Amino acid sequence: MRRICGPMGVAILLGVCTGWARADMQQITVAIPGTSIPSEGYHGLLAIAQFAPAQGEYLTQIDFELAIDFAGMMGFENLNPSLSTFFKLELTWLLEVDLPAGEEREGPLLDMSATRGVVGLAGPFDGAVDFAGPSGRTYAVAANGVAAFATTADASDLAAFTGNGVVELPIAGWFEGFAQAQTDHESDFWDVGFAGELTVTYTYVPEPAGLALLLIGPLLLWRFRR
Ligand SMILES: [Ca+2]
Repeated sequence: MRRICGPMGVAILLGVCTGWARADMQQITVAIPGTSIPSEGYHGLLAIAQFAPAQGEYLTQIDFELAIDFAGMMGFENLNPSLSTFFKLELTWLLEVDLPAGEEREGPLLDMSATRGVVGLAGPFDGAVDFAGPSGRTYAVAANGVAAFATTADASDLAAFTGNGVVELPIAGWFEGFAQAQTDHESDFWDVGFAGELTVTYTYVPEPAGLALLLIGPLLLWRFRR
């Protein structure tokens, strides 16, 4: 301890002053492959590699960016044999990513939604529930590039993402399909999914700033007490 006082004390102090500006970043992108959402909802896990600190490094902040392309097919068939009808179809996608189980937080870490709708006219029932023909329609709908962002510097979050393993983030998706027709006698179908990626950015403080912060307090105390 004695040898690093004097000029070195000043050097460490300067290191602290400039160290914070030298925060480094590490970015991890996890691809989310095409996933269908059943009517009861989808539940999965996203495995994120933890930040593995070298000696003296520690996390100061984590940024999350979720980028999703939603896709779906929706169909309508008028089952009334004698009446044509105007109809409306509306699809809403919803997606959430949470912190690992056990982490307490109000609401999800990331959440997003998108809605697409169509209106149309269908003739009297053509005898086949195929969402085609004079009484049926099928539509492909999409909402691309939907994004959500989150940042945490919470100590328990930083601890959960530090180590040599992975953090598993629960991901949940569901949808709401809304169909309406004048005849009130219809059939509809929904085929819904999503794909995209989650990018996690670790901001961390490298040596010597990290260690210097721990050293500077006791060092100054020790020096002034002499
Ligand atoms: Ca038909």
